[in-house]
Amino acid sequence: MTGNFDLSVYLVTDRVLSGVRGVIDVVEMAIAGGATMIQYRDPEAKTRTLVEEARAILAVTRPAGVPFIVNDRIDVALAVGADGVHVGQSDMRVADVRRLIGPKPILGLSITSEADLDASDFGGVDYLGVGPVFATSTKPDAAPPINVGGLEAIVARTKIPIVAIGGLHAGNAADAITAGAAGVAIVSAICAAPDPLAATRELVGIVSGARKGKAP
Ligand code: TZP
Ligand code: MG
Repeated sequence: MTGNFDLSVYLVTDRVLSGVRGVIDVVEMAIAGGATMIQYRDPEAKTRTLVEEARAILAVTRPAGVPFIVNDRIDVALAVGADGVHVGQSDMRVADVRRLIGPKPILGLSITSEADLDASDFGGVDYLGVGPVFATSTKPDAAPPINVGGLEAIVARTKIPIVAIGGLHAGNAADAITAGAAGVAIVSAICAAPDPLAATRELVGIVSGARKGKAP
């Protein structure tokens, strides 16, 4: 993997929810607010758009030292020199992803249940995205929510760092950290916020506060 990474407040982009501001502006605001990872996710976009936009986002994340991860599209990640790739259960298998990207880039894998823990090969995986924790309308084909109890159960069964995802916002992000997640992955609570910078800053404060509250 590429150096250390910090899952604390992990923005996952959404073109529609970013509205007229556009994804690149939202990424800039989130980074200014303290976002620690950026994932570019756009299952609908054409390949050329993906490459061009990914390159533009990387021009923002790289100088800021914030890792830039591409969802699913290994080819796009390789084309722009992204810091990593995130894949789901029906995407390319992680062993094949690792073969393509080499040893350094960050590799994330989504799991939606304890059953996925049993069924997956985690060789070469740097972190797990776990969820949806809560109901979300952002991903129409998302699995059923696992709730905080489901997140805790998965945390208890693996040493791989976990970023919680799905329905997370300022009102419940602390619960994910208390359950043992290393961070929260957020789409709508940043992309659709009236002020993405302020929304990110608030989440950063909540995550660090929840961690302190957890410390023995
Ligand atoms: N994967 C599982 S839930 C989800 C993704 C991409 C969407 C999360 O979006 P939101 O708006 O943070 O609930
Ligand atoms: Mg996917």
